[in-house]
Amino acid sequence: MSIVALVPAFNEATRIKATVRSTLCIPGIDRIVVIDDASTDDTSKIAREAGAEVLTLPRNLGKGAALDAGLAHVAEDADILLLLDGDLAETAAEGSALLTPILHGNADMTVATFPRTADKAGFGLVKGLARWGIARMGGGFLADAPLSGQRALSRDAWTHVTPFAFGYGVEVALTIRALRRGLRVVEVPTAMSHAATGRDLTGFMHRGRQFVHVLRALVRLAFERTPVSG
Ligand SMILES: Nc1nc2c(ncn2[C@@H]2O[C@H](COP(=O)(O)OP(=O)(O)OP(=O)(O)O)[C@@H](O)[C@H]2O)c(=O)[nH]1
Ligand SMILES: [Mg+2]
Repeated sequence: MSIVALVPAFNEATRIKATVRSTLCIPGIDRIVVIDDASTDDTSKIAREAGAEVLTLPRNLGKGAALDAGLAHVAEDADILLLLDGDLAETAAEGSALLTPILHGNADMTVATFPRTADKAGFGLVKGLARWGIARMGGGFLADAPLSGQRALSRDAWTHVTPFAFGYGVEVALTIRALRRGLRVVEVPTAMSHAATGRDLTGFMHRGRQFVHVLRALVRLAFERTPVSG
């Protein structure tokens, strides 16, 4: 049973070392692959020195494309896929809590929820859109953490819910496709935290981009053929 962690990271030089080290400490982890698509800082170098395999892509393609490149690299190997953001730092160690329900056969995809305070940087618009879309297209599922990128997926799950959606549309697409397939999606409370962008201009632009990506994913999913579950 091979467990492979994929870590998308764009300009995460300040946090990637702790993220990689802490991920490597998760019991059962066989590989960790950091995907850096054209960061302008030392993300790749630091990740490699910390012990990760690093895929460095020549230009920035967004989170979804970075994850697709990572998955293509590990697909043969990954019985369980663990997705962790590059900015989790030491809290990446809590990824172990995501693996337990998968290993015990109690979930097909787990999703980490964060403590309330780690999550309050924006005004909730993107999260609201994502939650609405998941409830609407995912049979009424009310996600506490619809945008959480911290997930574990069994092979059966990841083969059915990939390729990843564009940019920041990744998470809503994973959840909606999994629910449409009849897979068991289980949210797992954790004490993870990340480098959430604040209520300044950069944060506003970041969330604007996220909103557009989530909306784009929802529109595409609305036209995606729903497979018969089972
Ligand atoms: N490789 C790669 N990783 C990316 C890209 N965009 C974001 N990421 C990574 O994806 C993870 C989540 O992105 P963030 O920008 O932190 O987004 P977020 O945490 O959902 O949003 P905030 O709560 O506003 O911080 C981080 O590890 C990023 O480094 C990208 O274009 N390429
Ligand atoms: Mg973040």
